[in-house]
Amino acid sequence: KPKLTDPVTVEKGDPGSIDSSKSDAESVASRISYHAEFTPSFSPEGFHLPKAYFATAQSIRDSLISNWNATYDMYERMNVKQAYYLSMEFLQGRALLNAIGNLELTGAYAEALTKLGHKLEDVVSQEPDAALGNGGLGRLASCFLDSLATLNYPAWGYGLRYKYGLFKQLITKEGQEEVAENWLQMGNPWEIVRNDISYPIKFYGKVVTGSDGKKRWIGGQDIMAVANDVPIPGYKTKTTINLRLWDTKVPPSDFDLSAFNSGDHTKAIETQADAEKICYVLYPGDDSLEGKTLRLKQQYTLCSASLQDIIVRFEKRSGGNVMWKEFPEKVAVQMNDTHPTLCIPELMRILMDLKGISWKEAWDITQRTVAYTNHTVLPEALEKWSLELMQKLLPRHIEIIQMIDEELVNGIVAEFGKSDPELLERKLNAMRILENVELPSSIADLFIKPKDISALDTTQVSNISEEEEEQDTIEENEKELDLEPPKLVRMANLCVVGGHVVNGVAAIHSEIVKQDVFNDFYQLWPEKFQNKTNGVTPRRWIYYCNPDLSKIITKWTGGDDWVLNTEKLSQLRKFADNEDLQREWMSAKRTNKIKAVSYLKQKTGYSVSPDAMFDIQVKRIHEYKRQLLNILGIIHRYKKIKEMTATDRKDAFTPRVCIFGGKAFATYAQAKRIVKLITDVGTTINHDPDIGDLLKVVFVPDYNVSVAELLIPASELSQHISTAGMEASGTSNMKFSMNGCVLIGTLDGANVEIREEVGEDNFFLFGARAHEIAGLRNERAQGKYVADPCFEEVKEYVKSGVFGNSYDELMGSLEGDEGFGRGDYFLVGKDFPSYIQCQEKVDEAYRDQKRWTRMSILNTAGSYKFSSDRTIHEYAREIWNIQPLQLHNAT
Ligand code: T68
Repeated sequence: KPKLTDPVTVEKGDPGSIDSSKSDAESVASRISYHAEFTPSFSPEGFHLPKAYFATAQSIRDSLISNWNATYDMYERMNVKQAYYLSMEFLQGRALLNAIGNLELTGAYAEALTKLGHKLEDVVSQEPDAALGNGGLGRLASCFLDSLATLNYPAWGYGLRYKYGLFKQLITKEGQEEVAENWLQMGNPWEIVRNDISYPIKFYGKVVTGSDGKKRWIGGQDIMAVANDVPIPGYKTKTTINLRLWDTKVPPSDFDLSAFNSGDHTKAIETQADAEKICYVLYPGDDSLEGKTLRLKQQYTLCSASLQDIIVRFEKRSGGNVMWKEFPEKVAVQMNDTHPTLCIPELMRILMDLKGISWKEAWDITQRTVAYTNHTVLPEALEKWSLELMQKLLPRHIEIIQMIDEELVNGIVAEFGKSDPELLERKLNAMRILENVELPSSIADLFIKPKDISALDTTQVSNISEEEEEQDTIEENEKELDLEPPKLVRMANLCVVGGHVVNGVAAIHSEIVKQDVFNDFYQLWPEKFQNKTNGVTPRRWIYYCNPDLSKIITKWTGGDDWVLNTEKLSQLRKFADNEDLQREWMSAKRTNKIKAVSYLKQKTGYSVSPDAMFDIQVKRIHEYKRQLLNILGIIHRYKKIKEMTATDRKDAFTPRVCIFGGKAFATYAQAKRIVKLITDVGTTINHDPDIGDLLKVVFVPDYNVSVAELLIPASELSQHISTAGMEASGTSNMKFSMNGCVLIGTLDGANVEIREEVGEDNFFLFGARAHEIAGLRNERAQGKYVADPCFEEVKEYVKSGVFGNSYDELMGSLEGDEGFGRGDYFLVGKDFPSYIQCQEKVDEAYRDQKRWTRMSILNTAGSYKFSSDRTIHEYAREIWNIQPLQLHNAT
């Protein structure tokens, strides 16, 4: 690799050459040279790769800016309805190749860079991933932006500009280690700082009522949110939309010069640091009160700055004639999970306190404007904030939330009446926004607790059982010790109440949302609930990351229009058995596998054979995603191989390279134990001379978007094996299927729909079904579970210390409830036998390469539904009510 001091030089840039309308290689080279000289991020000498990356990015940025400006002007002129996607996460990955490709300049750029002494692929790999997200939810937001721009929808993304993205993962002998990801270290050529677009954000302080009866929020801490714009180019269109990321600063007047001059330097910069730290890291640890406060400040900053910005735009576009009730006809706000829930009370606050609108009208506007996407059914992931903390940090918002809760309570009482207090109490408990907060006394009096009865009616005391008495004593003691249950704000309930649509992200998940998670709300407002099955952008996830396969698809479907119309992929079905296509298909896969082989060698030191099946599980490490089931299956395979003779082994097992990747949240101990077990198993198996190429286990460190772009095209089998009912959708399953990879999975999330589209014969299905899970857990708890002998053997094997001695806690979690026992909550043991059997079927299918290639082709052919273009059309039509608007005369 060239070093920073490599003596590659370029001719001097010509300021006259930056006209971005010319797209021949000569003009492109000239623009790159110009940027190398005139917008320096580096010293003048040399044209090393990092500098080449910067100059190239800056040259393409010029085109993006002029398209961005033209798109914005058009929205201003036409005053169309715009959708705003608010998300705490955007997992953008790299931008350069995508931007060059979308502007159809790949050939010109490749040639220009060759002239300048570099290869395009080396230049693009200089770019650090923008990892402002942690998993599926953040990547979905980025795929949506790509589709919105490509389909010419007037829409923007709003997020935060974290200085440090998701941590960089190191894999050491101890397992996972986290270090800061300083992605902005070398500067970011894609962002445009808008120093003229900033808004005040307030925290703490108090609420006062003016003589006019109006509420005012005063005092407290004031900071500024400053806009940083990232242009998002559509594919083969001039439309370039915006991802506006907020950065936090102190207001210019807040620097305490006198403190600084009198020598108290720390005090002088304290307020500055306090404001800036809000955007330091994605997911600051929130075990401490400080951590929780910071996270809430992040959420509020995103909501407040974005809404102020949206409102300023609305007012400007209304000219002198602002009609607030028309706001929802110009603005749609989508809340990506509950993290931007504060949009609801913030919009109410701005409308009522600053614009003088009545509660009733403000509530109507708010409800018609916002909508909420749910991404998880795990109860622990449904956000609840401490009422006390919110009261301190956002006193006015809590007043508004209390009002919304009160109106909700009145609505529930009106709906269900007071005649059945038990039913009413159940409804209120399930639906209220505030948890453990007293009801208004007129309603609270309806619910008389057993212990209250004793005070009222002594004749009934004898009916109270010993258990109940004990419970009462515990409750009384808790009261004495001031251990009252914490008062909480349930953000998901606020979203359901405050938004006009609630959507799940796959068919099965949306059913669970209706029938289980928000069932009481569903019964009350069935029309609010929708499904929007996720999708991924075919540009990044086939066209750019898998050029060899793309060429084949273009050839066999008769053109490259499948990149925009993925329905065309289904035309591959009729050629699934065609020998020529099969040969080309296998050859492309092999090329991709060979690329992955050298990457794996470089990152892990392990050499793996491209002849073996590439079996991959890459995703966040979580118990419900069951990487543990995968690795225990591998251990079972290893044991069986060892028990056989050398010849029997070869006949019984298909050679496999088992690849894992993914980050465990820094404080999630059990997930980190799983990472450690995988790497320890790899160390043992990969060095076992009996095994050779029959089995390899590799953990790829620091999994991110760019690593996914390399591994997914190389994979043949991929694992989506969550406990049924727990994975809302999954999106990597879609990417794998598009790239001709066969899936092994449970009937969970989008697997259900993928299997429908690609055909049952082309999907390896195993495991318990979602509706069986609760019953199975119950049976287990009652000791009715019959352990599978193979599973017990594998557990004992791990416990015996073959892979190290630190696995009692991990293995214990798969057992009853004594010691480390957690009753195998994720049902790894229950699904183990069917998983092993299914893997045997995979081995058999792979031995017949013609059959396997057919399955692979049918996966790509059946994946057309999972383009985010389809998903975005559905959001646009069924939630946002926005229309495409296209610029002509493309640059
Ligand atoms: C994922 N959720 C779902 N959450 O797990 C996945 N959560 O099934 C789905 O495909 C994807 O969303 C897109 O819909 C997440 O990624 C988070 O990252 C998250 C972050 C903070 C708090 C809770």
